[in-house]
Amino acid sequence: MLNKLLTLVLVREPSRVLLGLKKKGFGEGKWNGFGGKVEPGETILEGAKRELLEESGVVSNSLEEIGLLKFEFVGDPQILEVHVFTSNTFEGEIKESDGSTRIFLHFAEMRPQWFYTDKIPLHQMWADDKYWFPMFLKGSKFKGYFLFEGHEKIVKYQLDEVEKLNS
Ligand code: 8OG
Repeated sequence: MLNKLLTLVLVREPSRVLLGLKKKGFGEGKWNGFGGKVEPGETILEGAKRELLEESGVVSNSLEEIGLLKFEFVGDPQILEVHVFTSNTFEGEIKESDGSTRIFLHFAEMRPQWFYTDKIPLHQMWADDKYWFPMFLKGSKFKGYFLFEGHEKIVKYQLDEVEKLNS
């Protein structure tokens, strides 16, 4: 079976990272970067850019691929292949979760918020993130494999810092 291709974009400033609270669907209730399925006919990079715009309201023309994460769930033959990107510039306005846009955001999939790098809400993120987020924060590239049992428990994993992704 073919891997399912997904993207994940982490917009960052020197001391902060932009995350969104997922309001429905896969990963509901968790903070995460922005991303989703790569659609037929688009490249992985195009998919990353599109999902970033759809979910956070900003455009980035400087996405850099920094990670490749594979996820398997016990009892499910499908492998999720998540291509992780970062960007330290963006254009446009982040959709805020207060003020006049609140009603609109009620229907949005993600609620964006900046987090200082020493206050990343790892307890309310996917369980694997605590392993690779430190690599991301210090500017390393990484490749990983995680076997989950259910959505919270990791039963096996491998994670390596790499010089190049050449996926
Ligand atoms: O389209 P959908 O919202 O279902 O896409 C899932 C998003 O979640 C996509 O951006 C990839 C991302 N994602 C996973 N698994 C994990 C994970 O274990 N950690 C993190 N941080 N993101 C994940 O699919």
